[in-house]
Amino acid sequence: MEKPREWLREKSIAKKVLSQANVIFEVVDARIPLETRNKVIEELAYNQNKKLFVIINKADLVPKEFAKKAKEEIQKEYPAVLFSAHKNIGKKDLDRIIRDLSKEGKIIKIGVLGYPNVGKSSLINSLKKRKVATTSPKPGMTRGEKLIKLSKNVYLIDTPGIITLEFQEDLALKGSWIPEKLDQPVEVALKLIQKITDKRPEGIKETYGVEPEKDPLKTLEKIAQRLNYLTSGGLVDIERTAKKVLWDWIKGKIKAYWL
Ligand SMILES: Nc1nc2c(ncn2[C@@H]2O[C@H](COP(=O)(O)OP(=O)(O)OP(=O)(O)O)[C@@H](O)[C@H]2O)c(=O)[nH]1
Ligand SMILES: [Mg+2]
Repeated sequence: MEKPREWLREKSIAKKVLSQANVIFEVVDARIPLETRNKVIEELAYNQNKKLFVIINKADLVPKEFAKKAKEEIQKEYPAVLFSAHKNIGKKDLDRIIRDLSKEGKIIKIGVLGYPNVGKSSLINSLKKRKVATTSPKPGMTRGEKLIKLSKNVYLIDTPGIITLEFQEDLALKGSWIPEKLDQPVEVALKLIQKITDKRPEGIKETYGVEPEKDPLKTLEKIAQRLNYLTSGGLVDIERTAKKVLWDWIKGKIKAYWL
């Protein structure tokens, strides 16, 4: 497969930020904590001998038990922290880590890296206790990198989401790709529905008030009917419904999670 230009640009940003930073915070989405671990970032950190912490953000979207399991799993390889940029989860732990890192008084630059939309900019705002970085449910919000001063000798570097050499649809399943930019939104939504049906079918029921079917297309049709998404001919509008489901997933409205 030919390397997309976009990807090469992102990788060069990751490389640059990694070489500037002394420490890396790799941000992952607590709902899919293993799938949002980013190989490119971990490899670059390893090659450049930078200390890496995994910040499991959006912990407010998963049950405590699940979050604990995710943390244990990741801690087999990296120190990990459960965090929420929206609720009060993990603030103290992260503050303590930053304090320890900055103890020697040297300038510390923390590169905040991860897939698009995992909450890198939100995490920075939460640590800074005010809005210094732009956030959005739309993946790909942050464009260039941005240095933010946190305290006397600690800086955070906000970065655009780093995508690896993956298919659009895999990125979309991670919540890292805008549904409107997909060639086949229906295919991707079906995959997502299948996954949720396997892992936590209640998520469909709770969000849309319909029982999931074995065949994800039937489930999608039921959701379309429930939402009353119809075409002018009175048929269910599958494409519109597919995009809506993908957006709901991106926005954390569907309660489902897996390792
Ligand atoms: N529920 C919940 N939502 C969060 C949390 N952190 C971020 N979000 C939401 O996730 C979306 C993405 O947040 P951003 O901070 O813009 O994510 P980002 O990683 O900087 O995204 P890019 O700049 O596009 O790479 C926004 O809608 C945030 O409100 C969290 O801890 N919990
Ligand atoms: Mg951002």
